[in-house]
Amino acid sequence: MTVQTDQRALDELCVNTIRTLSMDAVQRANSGHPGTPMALAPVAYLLYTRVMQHSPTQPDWPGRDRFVLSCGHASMLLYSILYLTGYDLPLDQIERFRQLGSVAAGHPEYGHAPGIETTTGPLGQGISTAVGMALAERMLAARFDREGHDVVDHRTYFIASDGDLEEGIASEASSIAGHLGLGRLIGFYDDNHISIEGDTALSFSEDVGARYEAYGWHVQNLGEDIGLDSLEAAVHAAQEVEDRPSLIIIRTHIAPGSPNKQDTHGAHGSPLGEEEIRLTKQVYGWPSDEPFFVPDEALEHFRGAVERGREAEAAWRERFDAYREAHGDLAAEFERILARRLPDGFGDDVPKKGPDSGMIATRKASQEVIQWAAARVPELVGGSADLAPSTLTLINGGGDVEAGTFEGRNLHFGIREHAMGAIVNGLVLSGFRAFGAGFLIFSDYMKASIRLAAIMHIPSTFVFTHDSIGVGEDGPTHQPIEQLVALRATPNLDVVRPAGFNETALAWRHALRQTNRPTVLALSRQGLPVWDPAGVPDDAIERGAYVLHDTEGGNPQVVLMATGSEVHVANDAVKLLEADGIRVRLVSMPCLDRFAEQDQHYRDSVLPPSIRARVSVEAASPIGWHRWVGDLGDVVAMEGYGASAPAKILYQHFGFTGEAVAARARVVLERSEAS
Ligand SMILES: Cc1ncc(C[n+]2csc(CCOP(=O)(O)OP(=O)(O)O)c2C)c(N)n1
Ligand SMILES: [Mg+2]
Repeated sequence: MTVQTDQRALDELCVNTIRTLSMDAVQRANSGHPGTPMALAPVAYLLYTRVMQHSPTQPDWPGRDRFVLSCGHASMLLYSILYLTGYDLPLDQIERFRQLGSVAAGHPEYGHAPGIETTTGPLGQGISTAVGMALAERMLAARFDREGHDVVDHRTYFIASDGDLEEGIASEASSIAGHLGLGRLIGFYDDNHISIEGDTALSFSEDVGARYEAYGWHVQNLGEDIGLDSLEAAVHAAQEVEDRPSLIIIRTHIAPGSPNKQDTHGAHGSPLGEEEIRLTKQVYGWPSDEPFFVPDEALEHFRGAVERGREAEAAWRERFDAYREAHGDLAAEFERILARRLPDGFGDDVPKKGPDSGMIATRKASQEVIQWAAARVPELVGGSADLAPSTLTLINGGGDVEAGTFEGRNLHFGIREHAMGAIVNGLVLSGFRAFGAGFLIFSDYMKASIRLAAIMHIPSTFVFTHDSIGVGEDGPTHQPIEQLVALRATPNLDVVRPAGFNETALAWRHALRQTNRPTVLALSRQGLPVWDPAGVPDDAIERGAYVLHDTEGGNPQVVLMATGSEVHVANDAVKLLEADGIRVRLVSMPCLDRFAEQDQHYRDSVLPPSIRARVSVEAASPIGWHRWVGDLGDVVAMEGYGASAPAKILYQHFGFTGEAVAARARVVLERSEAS
């Protein structure tokens, strides 16, 4: 045999190792997706052994190339290649694929094992998050690279399936990736003609390549010509194109080599079966029938990635050391940002305003606070989905991020909320403190991305203004009702609805201080009075709720509790009740999620169990409030959709006035006294 055929045989053995591991793991779990990892094995093999700069033993090395498996259902592809190339994802975890406690979960989960760059599974999220990562790379390069010192110059690779490219979010993200000319984004489209219900011809017939060309991508369609050399040549061609993202279309066959399952949708999401695995291994000329068999020579070859990775990392470190010599401050700043450390002293001088400041909408307060935060936290970047004049989220003097100009801080996502959510996550995964802004009603459009941020424990910030019927004349389509409760129901997500300027300032500080939890800020469109900052404790958001006003002596008969703009409505009721000699406590609850996490002692100190006359006021769904008002309490909320009218009229119409709330409080008080 010649050296070349030796290499060919070894390549084939390695590719087949990925395939057999994938089918064995799915079989053992009796659940999972074998066919696609089998088909994509050559791509993963090529990327991880010949193309990508990555270091299995230093998986967080900043200079590494990123890889995102957008079709997360093909997770065994990623687990196989990570194990084989020497990441800390041992074979016994793969043997326990999809079992409780295994890092090899059903879909790749960020944080479970090194080398998993983002959580994928909801189709379209991965490719869109990858766009955020590729954008982050350009933005970091613009900030940190200097003449002769390219410390940021990695690439982002992804694999997307039919489902990924059918999803709307992928279209949004791909459109903006093309617009921004993200040349370091290189993806494979697995054109296998199969999805769950059968042939993709059932529902997918556009020319995907033409579509991506129209987005401004560089497109190569390899058809069936997907030998390693062709794949590698295509990647090199893609790398040459620096001003456009690249898509490499490959016509694969799901479950290749499987005599009875290849090219069938049956190979998508079910084990092949013991017998079919035996037959397939025969077709591969596989040397063993033992499940999870890994040939020594294959493993040894894969593990070459460890040494190559160490060398690549060391070379980068050397470059970084030279950079540090030349630009010490920048190097320290780069390390600070990637470590997610805020600048020293951040938050000590949070802005405050007094009641004489007039009426200020919390979106307007946020606008001012953003300037304060942006001046202190250079990694704070963000943008909105074409609503910046309304969300008031521009960073003054921050500059715009545009194709070829990536040093700016203001992103313009266009009207692409869902992609905005995923791109923000990609930016945050890359070190930025990024936010995306829109109207609270459109949080529905990006809920899936918000949820992934929460699952991944990353501190993305989502700024939602126009947070109630206070939107006014735009009417029910624009008036959020159930959005707050849906977001509050999302685990590991803080939903903060500040009541005025001072809570808004603390809310932004809270969001920026997070390292493992995303934050939603729900802000008012309409102007609100400003409380005396002396009454707003420094930990108002972290505690979630606090006593804003209390009866003298602290022995109230009734407790009113509210969030955001309705704190002021409740306060009007307080005045009316007090005029009648009723002792009232007013509780502001800017973050119910945090309040629920406080210990019983604190919660009882705010909402004393002995006081059962309680009324909550929030112009949104009542769901969730009964816990806080108790059996005898009352929930002033929106029981249906809003209407189109001026905000003030709507507040009157739906019972959000001091008079209406006071009347409900009187009923509750009578009821509690009678009980
Ligand atoms: C947003 C979303 N919708 C639905 C699913 C369920 N699902 C998983 S894979 C898949 C489609 C499979 O087709 P394709 O993407 O072509 O993957 P292949 O079968 O080729 O591996 C679907 C609908 C999902 N994971 N995410
Ligand atoms: Mg498919």
